[in-house]
Amino acid sequence: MGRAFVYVILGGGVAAGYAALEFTRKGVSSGELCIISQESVAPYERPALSKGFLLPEDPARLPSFHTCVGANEERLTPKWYKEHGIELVLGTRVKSADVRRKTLLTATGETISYKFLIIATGARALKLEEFGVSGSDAENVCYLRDLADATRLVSVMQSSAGGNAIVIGGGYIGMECAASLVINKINATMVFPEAQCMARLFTPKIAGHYEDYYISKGVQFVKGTVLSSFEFNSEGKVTGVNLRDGSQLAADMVVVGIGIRPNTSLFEGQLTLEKGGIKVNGHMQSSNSSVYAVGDVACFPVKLFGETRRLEHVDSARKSARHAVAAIMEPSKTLEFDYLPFFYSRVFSLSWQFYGDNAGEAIHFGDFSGTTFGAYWVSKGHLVGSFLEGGTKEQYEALAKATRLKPPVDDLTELERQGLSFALTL
Ligand code: FAD
Ligand code: NAD
Ligand code: ISD
Repeated sequence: MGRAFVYVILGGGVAAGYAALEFTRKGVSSGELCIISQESVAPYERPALSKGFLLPEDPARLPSFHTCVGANEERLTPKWYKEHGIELVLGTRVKSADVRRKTLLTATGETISYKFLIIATGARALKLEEFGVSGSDAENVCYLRDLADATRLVSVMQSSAGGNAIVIGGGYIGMECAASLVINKINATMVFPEAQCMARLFTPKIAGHYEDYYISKGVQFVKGTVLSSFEFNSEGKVTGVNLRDGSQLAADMVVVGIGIRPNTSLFEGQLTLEKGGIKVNGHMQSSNSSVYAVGDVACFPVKLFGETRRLEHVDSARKSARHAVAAIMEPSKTLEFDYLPFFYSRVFSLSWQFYGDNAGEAIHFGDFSGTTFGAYWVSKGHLVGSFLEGGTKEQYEALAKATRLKPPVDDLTELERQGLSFALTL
């Protein structure tokens, strides 16, 4: 049993949705493109799962957040794919790939062949078991990667109303879920090994601001330690957590966000890997010229920094996907991907954006006891990164522009004094 397509997108997440829209803009014909996804729904904006989807009042539900609404573009419902002659093969896991023969084998036994393949398999959430803690399959322990996880998390929150949640991990999932738990009137305690939240990005000063804000909302922090084991009741539900520092915390539910691993396993030994992802060039093309990789799974050259990066953020998924399609459909017109890294988050009434690289020395500016503050990062005498909480559209645009320009900075004290106006007046 088999089918053949000119273009196949493997994975049906954010990058797949944005790639599909770009294919239609570049003139793909009916029947040429197929998307294969393990998920049972058409591509959607994953960021909604830790924000609008978890709200107690008027929560976001599909079809409202199908791609590509997150970038204010068309919303691609299943009807849209049908109307554009794009085959959606949903609820279907690809279990092996043969890049030499240009075929994919699905778990249902179908062989799907392609002329061009875009790998958009994203990543999976790391499990506590990978850190030596067992029992995370208990019914009140939640991870958050896809719609099924989010649906389960909502149900566990509903049955834990007024109770205690332990949030394991101080990264994006930990921060966004702790905020949602409190909004759902569940007491949240965050446990993480570092001395501060968001240690991969925030300076201690920035982290301190968010931690104080969270504490004002009732969130508690237990830092510098990790989970060592769970306590269970006779029904197998978690009732508490034991920490490596010897303390014990009662729990009605647990949310785990301890990082991800890119889904590369189908291609190990067939394509070149780097930094945990599939290595691609400036056209998002892998070591096999018919195979492209985009989104979380791709390790691509970031021209601005002169090195390769694997980014785990929605903006890079959207833009790398569009770029791969342009490179496939219009190779002679498509330049090398020239991407400015962009990350953001929204929690409670807070909202921040980050551009570039958090390398070198951080220079803070603004009012850290108020609503608008930020930081620049200066490396080798140039501005390389910028962060702003509570900015306006114009201010964020100015930061993005300034960071891309990488202007020289000779006087850090003067940069600190100028603060936002440095970017606004460049
Ligand atoms: P994904 O969107 O993860 O899609 C991968 C797809 O591939 C999935 O559908 C998966 O089921 C499928 N797949 C994998 N393996 C197979 C297989 N073998 N066969 C078939 N299908 C397969 N980033 C931000 O910048 N801002 C945010 O606010 C933000 N919020 C987030 C909130 C949550 C809860 C999560 C989990 C992530 C968030 N991110 C955010 C990160 C962002 O969503 C990801 O960077 C983005 O989804 C990556 O897109 P992708 O298409 O590469 O992977
Ligand atoms: P993360 O990498 O942001 O954070 C992982 C956290 O796990 C670390 O901060 C650390 O505190 C913790 N940790 C590591 N080892 C641990 C251990 N043994 N025990 C306890 N804690 C441990 O990853 P995440 O928060 O799981 O997010 C998953 C993915 O989703 C990431 O790719 C992230 O970029 C993405 N995401 C992004 C956003 C956003 O951009 N706004 C929002 C949600 C999710
Ligand atoms: O980028 C995003 C984001 O942060 C969301 O919550 O897309 C979604 C929504 O804007 C789409 O509903």
